[in-house]
Amino acid sequence: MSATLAADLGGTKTLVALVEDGRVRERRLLPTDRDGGPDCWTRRLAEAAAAWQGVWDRVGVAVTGAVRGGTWSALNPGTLPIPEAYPLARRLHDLLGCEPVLVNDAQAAAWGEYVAGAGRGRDMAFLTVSTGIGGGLVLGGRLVRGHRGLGGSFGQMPGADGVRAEDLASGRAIAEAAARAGHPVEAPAVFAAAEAGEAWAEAVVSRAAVALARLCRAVLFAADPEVIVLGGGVGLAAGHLERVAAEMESWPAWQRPVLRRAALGPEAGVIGVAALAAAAEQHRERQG
Ligand code: ADP
Ligand code: BMX
Repeated sequence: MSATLAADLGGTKTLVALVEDGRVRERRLLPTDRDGGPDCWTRRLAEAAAAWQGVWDRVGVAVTGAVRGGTWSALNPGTLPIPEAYPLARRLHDLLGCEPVLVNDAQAAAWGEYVAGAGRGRDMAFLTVSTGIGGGLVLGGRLVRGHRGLGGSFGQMPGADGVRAEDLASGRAIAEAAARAGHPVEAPAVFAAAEAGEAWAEAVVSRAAVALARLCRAVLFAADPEVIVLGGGVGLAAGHLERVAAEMESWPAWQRPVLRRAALGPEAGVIGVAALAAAAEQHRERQG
């Protein structure tokens, strides 16, 4: 049985894992130091994987941001301040000694939920409500990467008043709204305050849920998937999916998307990128 070194580098955390036969066998979770820069983020990823040297046969790395032609750029530097066209493939090759498969983090998680999670075998859209909001689309059994790797980047779509959807409903947006309300706390504390009945927090979380419901509606009209799978730290927060679903209750039933929680939780990205890396290797072998 062969193993894949799989990583999911996000705006808040970096998960590094050994994936075998579609399952996480070992994992290391580390914070993404926002001020560190890409050389630091990639070095820490390689350091976390050092103990598994010689165990894995291939590498797959899922990253927040846009990946194309081996380079890495930010769509929203607020999520992670990635410089334009950072040479990610070359950097990871230097650190790990092999050519990694690279993909956007939400596209990877979408594939993970398609092959082994809540969207198994179905036409599906994935929304990760995280530091930012990312997305992925699997139609007809194929991951929609797009002409320039932007397929499924639903968080970049304009929401109310033309404001980018992720700037209305992401973890960062929730924290910023809380700060404006006089409570400079991160999203988990906002959800806890809402749960404790604090009106300011319920207002912040409810506004984010309304914006997310509207984003789901845009996804429905854009791609009409069988199911929308919701993941990410905010997407999986207790009660959030239910708030979004309640917002949809007033819509005509046939225009209401089916919402499902991501079955793989925070491991969707590493499981997805490991599956993509194994498939790419099989394709290369078939090509001879
Ligand atoms: P990443 O963005 O690095 O992929 P996550 O998917 O965990 O990581 O998303 C991080 C965002 O989710 C942060 O804004 C964080 O405050 C928020 N978050 C994490 N856990 C929770 C939770 N249990 N409830 C609400 N928000 C959460
Ligand atoms: C942003 C964008 C997407 C990403 C999404 C979730 C950047 C750096 N990232 O919209 O590519 O999928 O955030 O990212 O522009 P996460 O780090 O919150 O998981």
